Formats: sequence, structure tokens, C-alpha cells
Amino acid sequence: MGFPWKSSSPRAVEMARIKTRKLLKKLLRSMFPDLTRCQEVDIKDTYQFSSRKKIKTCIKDYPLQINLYPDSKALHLYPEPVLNQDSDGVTTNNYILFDPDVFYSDISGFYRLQDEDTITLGGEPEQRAMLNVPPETPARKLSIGIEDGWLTFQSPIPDPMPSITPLFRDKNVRRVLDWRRNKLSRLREIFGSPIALLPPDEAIALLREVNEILEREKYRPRDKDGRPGGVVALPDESTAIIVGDLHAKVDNLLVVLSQNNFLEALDAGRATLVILGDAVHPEGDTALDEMVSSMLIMDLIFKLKIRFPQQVFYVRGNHDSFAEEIAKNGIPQGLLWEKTLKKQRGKAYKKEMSRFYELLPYVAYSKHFVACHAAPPVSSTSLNKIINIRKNRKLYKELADNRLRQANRPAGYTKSDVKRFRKCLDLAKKTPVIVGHTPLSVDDTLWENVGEIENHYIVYSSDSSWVGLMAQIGDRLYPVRYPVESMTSIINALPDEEEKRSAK
Ligand SMILES: [Mn+2]
Repeated sequence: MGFPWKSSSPRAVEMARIKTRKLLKKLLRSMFPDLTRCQEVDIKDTYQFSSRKKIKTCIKDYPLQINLYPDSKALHLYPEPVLNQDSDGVTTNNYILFDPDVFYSDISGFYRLQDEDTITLGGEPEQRAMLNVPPETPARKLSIGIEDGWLTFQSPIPDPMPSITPLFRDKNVRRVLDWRRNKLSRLREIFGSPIALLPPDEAIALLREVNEILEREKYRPRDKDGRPGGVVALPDESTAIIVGDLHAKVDNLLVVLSQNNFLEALDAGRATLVILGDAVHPEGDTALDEMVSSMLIMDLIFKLKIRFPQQVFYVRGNHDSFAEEIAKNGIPQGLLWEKTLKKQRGKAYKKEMSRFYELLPYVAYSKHFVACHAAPPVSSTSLNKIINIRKNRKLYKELADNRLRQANRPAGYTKSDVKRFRKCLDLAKKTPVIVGHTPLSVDDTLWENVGEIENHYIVYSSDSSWVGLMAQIGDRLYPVRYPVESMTSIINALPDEEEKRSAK
């Protein structure tokens, strides 16, 4: 498959620029080793900065605690683990920086440092919101970077002195890994063990139950016929987690649920998960005619809906259909999907899936965001029109199947459509407008200020290496990425409760 819009995307240009800058940094260091040389320190005990001099330390498997000045808030810098089937995770060369006071207990922000990244702490308001750095912290208090496999630190403002302390105790070293592994049994509880396709009779019972929920759904203003309308109007106090097109990537959905405190916040009734449609039909590096993983991912989404009926919402995408025109590279995925469902689960199941599609909303919003599958409407619209979308084929196409305007796509949407979308829902000017549907390059999962339109995001959650989502932290939504892990096999390889008991 191709991405014809890749080369012209401003984000792709930006990514290329960052890559070039990183390469230049490497080149400069190799050409002028004396200029860029810094003192090597083996941090075995608390290290206090007494000058502006840059230090470097070997990347180790243990975490570090950072204090920006004596008795300031402690931040933690952890090697980012990736789960595998053994209880020891694989450690990447990435580090994550976070506030340990909220990281393990609430939906919270963090920074990831990868090769050639640098972060300078202190000052910025967004950083303060992410790391809860107190407002009195001076700007440019400490820089942390990764250079050629070394961790580097520099304190441009060393007075009062920042310090770094290694966290050697086993409990500390394994804390992020153990915290993530502990979530897996809860996932198994929700999705059943093993995570696998349901037998046809259970599958249809599950889907019927979901459709019954959708018929009576809360937060769905009714249309003129008294049926659930095209809009999910979420309560302002709910915290939003927004996932883009999953395209049958079961592991990506499971990664999302095992990260941050998303599942805990759902369990506590505090969060809402919005999936922006197109969870079916493989894309990219997978066989386009393989429909079994699409059946599995819908089973999992249905189980989530039953578990959190008022907190999980699936917004309709263009692939959520049996239409003939749903095709990729000449493979008629819509028709294949219909055929597979009939064959594997029977005509009644296929009919129930059609009913599900008919019952879906097209737009989800709260005071904090508005989201739909593909695009803000280009025709004049109103909340009332979107609620009554069921008989409005044109509006459905606009919301679920349009893209940004380009020379070869004159019917695409523009900045004024994004603005009008907010306005028709009575949302503030800077409210994030989030869509899926149109990845802007093959090497990312999230794009910000798309089409140079501020606070307009694309989130596409079916990449094989990274899964992106938008998460509400405080009052704002932020783009967040997580590495993809083989979650299905990891969860299915967990010892079950019986085995655990007998092992004791
Ligand atoms: Mn789509």
C-alpha cells in the first residue's frame, strides 16, 4: 500500500529535520571530540552538581532519582522496559522520566528519551503540568540527554545544586516492570483465558448484549425517531483516552490497556475510552485478506463495552461496513468481512453486526475535545444534523471518509471546517479536534497541528512498532506513544491461578 500524502506532509518534513539534526550532532561530536568531551562519572552514590560542566554516565539497568535542588520534588528516570514472556522485561535504550507520586496511581504524563534526545528541566508550563515541577523551579535547571549510548547531564543553573541518586534496591529497579506485569491478570480477567476467538454461540450472545446497550445508551441524545443519535456527548468530568484506527492489531489495543493507569481509571469510573472506528481489516505489513484478527479484536472491544457500558465508545469509521467499496489494493475487504462472518459465525451474526454498525455514533465530544473517524464536516452542519445523521448519507461520508484538502482532493476539509466543527458544538477555540483515518507517514502514529491547523491531531493506532493515543492529563489532551509488545502471547503464557497455587 502507498501513502501518497507522505512526501508533502509538513510532519514528515519535521521528522526528517529532527533526524538530520540528530545526525549532525553525532557528526560534530566525532569531528571535534575535544570540544564536546565531558567528564565520565560512575554514579554509585548521590552525585551533586557543583558546576555547569556536562557529565556523562554509562546507561545502566537501574533507575535514577533526580532532585532539581535540595529537597525539591523527586523525579524518576527509568530504563523503559518492554514486556516479554519471561518475567524479566527486555530493557530498551530508552529512558522514561516521570513524577513517581502520580505515575503509579493516576493517568499521568511522562517524557521518553531516545537516542540523541535532550530534555531541559524547569520553566516550561507544559513540562510543569506533565512532571508536576513546582512553579518556583528556575528555568534550565538541568538537561538530560542520550548521546552515543551514554546518559548525559548538565546543569546550566547549578545553584542551588541539583542531584542524581541511583535507585539500587531490587524493588525500585523492577518497579515499572512489576507494575506493568501486575496489570496483565486484570486484562485476562476481562478478556478471558486464553485470549482467542469466541465460539459462534457466545459471539452472537455478546454482540446482542452490546446492541441492547447501544439502543439504550446514555450520553446519546436521541434522533427524531427516538433512536440513539450520531453523537456521544460525554460529561465534562470524565477523563478522555482516544485511540485511532486499530486495523485488527489486537496487541495494540492490549498495549494501550496495560499502560499508564488507563485501565485503573476505567475501573474507577473516572475515564472514558473512545475508539475512533476502523478496528477491523488489516493494513500495512499484514495480509489484507486475513479477517480472523478482525473478528477477535471486535470480540475484545465488545467485552470492553459490556464491562464499561457508559465508558467505552466505538465511533463509526468507513471500514465499519460491509460495503463493496471498502477495498484496499484490489482486495474487497468489506465483502470479505461479510463473507467471513457468515461462514464462521452464521447469517444471524452478520445481521447483528449490521445492526451494530447502524447503532454507532459518528462524533464523540466533551468540553475537552471533539473526535470523529476521518474529518470535520465540510458542509454546513449543526449538532442537530449530526444527531440525525442516520438518514444523511452525505454527512456520514464527510465524517467517516474525507481527508485534508490537497490539490488532488479539492473536496477535502480545511482550517475553516475545523473551526466550524468546534463552533457547532459550542466548544472553545483551542479545543483539540482529533481524527484517525489518514496516517501522514509510515513511521509514526500521531501527528500534531496537522495541515498547520493548531490543535488538530491525527491519531492512527495500528503501527507495528508504536501505538499512539490521545490522553487527557488534567484539563488537556496530549499525544502519547507506547512501544508495541506481543501482548496476546504474553498474557496467554501467564500461569493460571490453579498453577500458581500448586506451585506454592
Ligand atoms: Mn478509515
